[in-house]
Amino acid sequence: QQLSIIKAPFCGGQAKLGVEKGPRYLLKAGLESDLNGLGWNTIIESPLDESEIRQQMVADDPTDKYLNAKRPRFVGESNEKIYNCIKEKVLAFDRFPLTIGGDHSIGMATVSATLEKFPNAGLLWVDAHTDIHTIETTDTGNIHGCPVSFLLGLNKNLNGVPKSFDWVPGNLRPEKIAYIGLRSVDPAERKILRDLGISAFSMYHIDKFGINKVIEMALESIHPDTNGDGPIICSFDVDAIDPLFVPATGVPVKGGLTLREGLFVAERLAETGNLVSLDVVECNPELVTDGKHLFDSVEAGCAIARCALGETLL
Ligand code: DIR
Ligand code: MN
Ligand code: MN
Ligand code: MN
Repeated sequence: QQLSIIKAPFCGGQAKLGVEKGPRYLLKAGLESDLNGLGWNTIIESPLDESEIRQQMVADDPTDKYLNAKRPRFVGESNEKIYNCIKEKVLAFDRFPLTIGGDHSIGMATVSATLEKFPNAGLLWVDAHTDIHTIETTDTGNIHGCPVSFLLGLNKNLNGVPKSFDWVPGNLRPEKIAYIGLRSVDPAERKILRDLGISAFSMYHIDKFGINKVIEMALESIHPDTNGDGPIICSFDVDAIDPLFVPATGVPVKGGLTLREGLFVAERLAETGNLVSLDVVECNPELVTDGKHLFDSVEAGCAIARCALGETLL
């Protein structure tokens, strides 16, 4: 089995420096050799340079704004590089794309690229947040809260949207998305979810039905004609897991998945044999107050990837 680890050291989709270090820390923790141990042949791709990204973030170009949205050029242009890399260097060679972030704006690149190869794929967005603001509705202006709206093409009809997003196909149908782990949904996002009838399983549903049933319902909703059987793209924001287990992330929200529930999602996806792309994003090694926080957060990110890619307990 051939797999490419795409390093996506991007931080421009949100305000906190350090999330660009995520890929390097996950690799330093042994992610590549762990995957080799699971039988994957690996190549590492680096479409972005971590220190250049950090410099550009620090330099903070004040002209890079659209309405309230921050750094649309930086976000759009960086993501286009990730998108082209995954299409041309990974999927074109039938390699599995594992993209490690970086902030979640990169989901617009990874999912767009994979959908071109697997147009029927459903998207499982595992996150505390819905990340479905348009660049007009975002109140924080952080585009990591917007990638799903780009995938759906919701920004296409807006006037004066920066050309830096022209490459985004934006043709994902709302029926093909399911969320797991939600507990922070802004009012404008809730309206989009309702208007488009998007399947969303919050922490309430996980408590009510249990994580196994929730995954089953999510898969059935993205592949209704085949009882849940069909290609799956998973974009996993580590903040879906409770900050007790993953403290080193930019926008932690209490009341999340236990570490085991998070890893069960990953294990269950591996078990389907249908996973065609995985992102693990939003681990920020700078947001820690002690070494144990750092270790726990990085190890959780690695464990999500390992479990989704075949590691089992027995
Ligand atoms: C909030 C937080 N909804 C925003 N979003 C995310 O900034 O739009 N945090 N994605 O990780
Ligand atoms: Mn390890
Ligand atoms: Mn997210
Ligand atoms: Mn999130």
